[in-house]
Amino acid sequence: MSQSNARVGIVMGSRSDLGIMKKAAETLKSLEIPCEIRISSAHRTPDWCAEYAETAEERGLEVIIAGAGAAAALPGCLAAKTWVPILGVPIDATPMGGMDALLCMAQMPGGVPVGTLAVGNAGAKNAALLAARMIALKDESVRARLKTFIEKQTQKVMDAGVEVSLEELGLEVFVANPSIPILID
Ligand code: RP5
Repeated sequence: MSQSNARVGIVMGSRSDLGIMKKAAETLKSLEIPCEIRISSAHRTPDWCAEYAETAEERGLEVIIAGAGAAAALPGCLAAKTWVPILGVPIDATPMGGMDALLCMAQMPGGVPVGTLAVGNAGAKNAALLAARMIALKDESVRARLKTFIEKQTQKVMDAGVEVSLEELGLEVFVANPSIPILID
């Protein structure tokens, strides 16, 4: 997916990252923020990767979300080639469970920042929400949609109720915490 009016670029190191990174695209879509998606690897296509970052500003990108697994150099390589903010999403792609990618992104040397999110789905979703918050600083319509998203999210939790049944809770937990409200059938 690529749009000339894209405000956010979503880049990932491999097609195998798409299952996670599509959460970022879905979240941006729900907030009506146009994005473009590119598969480009810091290790396998280094020149193409650098070119993407170097042309980001002139193409109108305001934030870049970069997802990668393993020795995840992608967000750092992009950050080295553009001032446009880079948000990194570590992907669980190896037997190390994403810890490898998380440390690669979080442990950037001083001077080349990468805003690193959580490993996996939550990270992809939050990268999009953080990009939206950045854009919302100067875009009232995005700000309004973001506020509506937050309100709906809060209401959804409240609608689900705070009470649990004694069966769900377990008698031992209730005895230890008698102030917990429970549903009595
Ligand atoms: C990274 O290596 C990619 O971002 C991916 O998470 C991981 C594995 O890539 P594939 O071997 O599945 O293409 O560069």
